[in-house]
Amino acid sequence: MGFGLQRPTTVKVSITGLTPGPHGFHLHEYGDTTNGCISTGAHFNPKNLTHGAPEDEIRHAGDLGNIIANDDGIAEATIVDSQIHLGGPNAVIGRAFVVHELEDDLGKGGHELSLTTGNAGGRLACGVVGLTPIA
Ligand SMILES: [Cu+2]
Ligand SMILES: [Zn+2]
Repeated sequence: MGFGLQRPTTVKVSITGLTPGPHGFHLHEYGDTTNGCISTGAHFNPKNLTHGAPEDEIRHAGDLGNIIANDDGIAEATIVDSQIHLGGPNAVIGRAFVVHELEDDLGKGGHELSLTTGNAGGRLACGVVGLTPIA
C-alpha cells in the first residue's frame, strides 16, 4: 500500500450556516467532542511553535488559515497543506477540524492571543477525522 504518508494532504471544506466573511480554520489536537468543540484542545502543534499562517515556517502544524463564507454563509475551499499528513507523527486521523467565529489574524494581529490562536474567537463547529470504508 502506497499512501505517501508524509506527502501534502488535501482537505476539501464545505461548511454552511456561517456568517459571511473569513473564519479561522484549524486542525486541533484531539478528536474528542465530549464537551463540544472545546474538548478538541489546542491547535495541533507537535513542534511546539507559535501560531502563524499556513505559508509561514513558524506555525502550528494545524494552522490552516481562514476559510471565507460567501453571502449565503457557505464556505467552500480546497486546502493543500504540507504539514499535515495521512499517517506518521503529523497524522490528521484522530484529531479534529475546527471552524471559528472570527478571522484568524495569522499571528500578526498584535493581540495577546495572536500567537496562540490567531484571536479567532469561539469555536462554531468541529469534526473528528476518522476512517470510513472505501466503496
Ligand atoms: Cu482553531
Ligand atoms: Zn495555531
